[in-house]
Amino acid sequence: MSEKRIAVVTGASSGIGASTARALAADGFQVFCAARRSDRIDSLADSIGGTAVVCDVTSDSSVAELASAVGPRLDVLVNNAGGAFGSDPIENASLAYWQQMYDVNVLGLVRVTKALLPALRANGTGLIVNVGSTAGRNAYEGGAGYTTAKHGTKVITETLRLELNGEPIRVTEIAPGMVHTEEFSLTRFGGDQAQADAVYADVDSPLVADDIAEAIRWVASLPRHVNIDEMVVKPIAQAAQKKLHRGPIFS
Ligand code: 8X3
Repeated sequence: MSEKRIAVVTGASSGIGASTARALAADGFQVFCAARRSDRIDSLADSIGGTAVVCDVTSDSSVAELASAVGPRLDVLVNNAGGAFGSDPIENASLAYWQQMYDVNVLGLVRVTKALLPALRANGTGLIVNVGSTAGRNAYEGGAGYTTAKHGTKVITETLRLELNGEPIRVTEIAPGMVHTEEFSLTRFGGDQAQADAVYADVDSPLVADDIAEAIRWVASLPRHVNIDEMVVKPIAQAAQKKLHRGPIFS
């Protein structure tokens, strides 16, 4: 009997990360669910037969513990941990928020990738999926801390693909547009539920976390020679970053 393929998903405690862990487990992967909140990843891991690993991607020692929990081989790494904090224009920017966004979306991704690349390499074939954003392709008012960080995610993905060329490791960026998750906008607006709800108001069917998880699952299911460089996924109501139709689309 062949061994199960192994996947690591960071930021697995909610939203896209939790959905991706479920989708990969349903496809037969042994999934390491990595995130800071142990109660959430414990119950997720229990429900999918996976392994919970408490991990803060901004900490060297925590990421080293993740690598040691994963062990010598790894098939798929999903760098999903990330987030937006604040929505102020640059002239009022909170540098603490900017630092936080750079730490998690950029340095965290690099830290985890460095730590797990040896296991992907040792496996013989590997896949790295970085969860970026349409914010990594556009600028918008009040978004510069996040758009800067997500442009970083995009460029890291492109650079990794160049640097790993010739090795059997695929590198993909999934760039979602508007995804309605329980936490993304709530976190960005410091827990202000009304502000968070306004983001999605009257948008007919924003994406949900499962839509992005399905894209990641599909990328991971492809033959080992097929590299999806990048995939931009938006709801039908979002023609461009800030070109959103608010009102019914589906009758
Ligand atoms: C897209 C999030 O707020 O930049 O992932 O549109 S946002």
